[in-house]
Amino acid sequence: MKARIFSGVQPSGNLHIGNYLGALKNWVEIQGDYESIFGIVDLHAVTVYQSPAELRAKILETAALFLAVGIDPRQSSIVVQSSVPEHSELAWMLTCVTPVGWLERMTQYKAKSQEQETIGDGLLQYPVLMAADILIYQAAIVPVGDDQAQHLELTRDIAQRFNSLYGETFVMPATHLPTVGSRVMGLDDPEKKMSKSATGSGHAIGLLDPPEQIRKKIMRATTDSQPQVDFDCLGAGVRNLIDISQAFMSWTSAESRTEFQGMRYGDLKKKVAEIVVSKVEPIQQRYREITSEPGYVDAVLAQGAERVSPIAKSTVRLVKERMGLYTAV
Ligand code: AQP
Repeated sequence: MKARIFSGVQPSGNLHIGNYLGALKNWVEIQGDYESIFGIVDLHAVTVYQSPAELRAKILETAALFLAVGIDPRQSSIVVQSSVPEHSELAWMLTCVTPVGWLERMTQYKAKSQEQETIGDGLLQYPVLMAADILIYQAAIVPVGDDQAQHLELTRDIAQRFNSLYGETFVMPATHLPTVGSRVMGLDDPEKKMSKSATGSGHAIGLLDPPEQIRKKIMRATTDSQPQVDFDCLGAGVRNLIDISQAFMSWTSAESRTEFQGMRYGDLKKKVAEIVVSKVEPIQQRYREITSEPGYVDAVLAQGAERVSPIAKSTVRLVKERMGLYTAV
């Protein structure tokens, strides 16, 4: 039997090349080796306010993009988190074994809560719901970007605590990071992670950005005062552009060095823009085909929910039994 993997994306904005290189590309590469479940984690998205109409549209857009990048619904299940209510049920049970101090230490909570006027409880509970998403499927591997590594550690802590209180219940999930592209930085500020919620127009490259816009964003990317690429002292902006190309092309570090060493920054940016456009355009073409087929995406999501629901139900039943909660005969 194949081991199971789970990973998810919030439908909270425009998916960008950071989401692709940190997570989705990796999913496509390993989906055949595992029993794969990929989530559109809408309950996570509402930990900060989302316009309901936009959220509804983004859920379908995200699902179509999963398919467009190469997730194969015949071998992988694509599921909307809120369509499997056991995620929320398990999250409550895990909340009850999670010390508040563990959650308050999360760097993403600290950063996001600073941006809000009032901090919703959901923002603090976010990593417990993420633990539930993973543990409910007894996932052995979780392929994510580097920013989620701390939440994965917490997931293991929660699972261990539950197992030690109530007996062996959960599989311990391992973090799976890509070798390059695990933290793509903003083009306007290479000290900040590329993020959907950042507002600057030159910050992120959306997977659905028109090619001309992608070229413009890359040509305007922040670099430094050196004239050309020197691998012995790479500034953060130049390193980011090189990492993006290396990750897209699946080059080794040596291949990347051969390609870019000594290149003037203007030429570097042109080359990077061509690489990104050449990889993103076929995704956009498939996206257009997928979304022109009425009902197709909804059918994939219904099939995904139907496939994974028995696993989620069986885990919740086991957890209830372990905790002494009532389970109907
Ligand atoms: N900049 C990034 N580089 C590499 N990987 C990244 N991921 C996110 N940003 C980068 C990975 O993408 C997956 C889905 O992310 P998410 O939607 O769950 O939320 P996030 O990590 O909070 O992503 P964003 O884009 O920054 O969204 P907002 O602004 O809504 O919070 C994860 O595997 C993540 O590691």
